[in-house]
Amino acid sequence: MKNVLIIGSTGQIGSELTMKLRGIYTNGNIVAGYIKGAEPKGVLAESGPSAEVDITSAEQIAQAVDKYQVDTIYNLAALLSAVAENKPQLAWKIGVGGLFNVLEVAREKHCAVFTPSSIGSFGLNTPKDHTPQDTIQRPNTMYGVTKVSGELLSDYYAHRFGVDTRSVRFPGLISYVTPPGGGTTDYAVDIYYSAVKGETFKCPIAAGTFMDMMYMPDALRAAIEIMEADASRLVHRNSFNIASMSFDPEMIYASIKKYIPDFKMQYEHDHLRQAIADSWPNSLDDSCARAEWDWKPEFDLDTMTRDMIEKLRVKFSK
Ligand code: AKB
Repeated sequence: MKNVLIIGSTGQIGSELTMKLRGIYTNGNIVAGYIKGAEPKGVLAESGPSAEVDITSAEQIAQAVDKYQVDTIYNLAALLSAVAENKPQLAWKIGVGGLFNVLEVAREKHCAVFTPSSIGSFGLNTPKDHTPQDTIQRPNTMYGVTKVSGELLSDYYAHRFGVDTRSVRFPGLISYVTPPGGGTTDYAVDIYYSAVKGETFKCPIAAGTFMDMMYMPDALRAAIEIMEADASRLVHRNSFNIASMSFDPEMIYASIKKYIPDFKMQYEHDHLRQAIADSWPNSLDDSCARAEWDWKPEFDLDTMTRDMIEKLRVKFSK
C-alpha cells in the first residue's frame, strides 16, 4: 500500500486515519477525499494532497484513483445509525450505492478496499453476549441493513472478481479529535466533553445497556493492520469482529469519577437511540481477528479514560 484514497477523510475516523497513514507511508500519496462543504482544513489540508470525491459519483472516484495511482481505498463515507434512521434513503444511497461505485472502480483499476462494518450489523435475534464471528445478522435499522449489504457486496467482489476487500466491525469509537455525528454510541464521547467542561452529563442511554466500544488509536491500528495482513491467513474478509471493551453508562461514569470526583450524570432517554442500542450485542467475540491477523487491543476503559481526560484538558486549555 503506497497510494491511498480516503473517502470521507474529514469525518470522525477519516481525519485521524489520514494523518496516521501519512505518518506511515511517507513516500506515497495519501489523498484526503472530501465532499463539497466538508473540505479538509489545517494540518489535514497542508500535510498532503486532497481531492473532491463524492462517493455517489463513480467518475470522481475514478479520477482521483487515476490522478494519484491509488492502490488502496479506505471507504469511510456513511451516515451513522441514528441519522440513518431519519434519512434511510440517503443512508442506502451512500452506504450501498456508494460502496458499489467504489467496488466497481476498484475492480477496473485493481485497488484494495477497506469499508468498515459495525456492531450495528447485528440485530435482535443475534446472540447478545460474546457474539460469534459467523452468526445471525438480521438488523432492524437502515444502518444495519446497509452494513450487512456492504459486507455481502464486498465479499462478492472478492470471490467473483478478485478485488482485495477487507473490513472490521467497528464498535462505538471514542476520540478527542473529531466528534462523531448521529451515532448511537456517541454518548460515550460526549460524556468526556461534559466531564472536562465541568457540566452535568445528560445520558441518552439507560443504565444496564452494554455495548462494545473502542478507543480511536486501537481502531486506526485495526484498519491499517487488516489491510496489511497476510492474505493467505485470512479465512474471513468482510467483516471481522474486533473488540476491546464493553461497558454501560454506569461503568464509564464510574471510570471518569475516579479522575473527576465531582462529575455528575443524569439520565434523559432518547427513545430512538435506546431502541437501536437494545438491538445491538452486549459484547463481541473477536477470536477470529486474533487468530487470522493477530488483532490485539491496547486500551481498556481506565487507560482510555485517563488519556481522554488528559487530551481534552489540553484541547480546552488552548
Ligand atoms: C453508531 O453508533 O452509529 C456507530 C456504530 C457503532 O457503528 N458509532
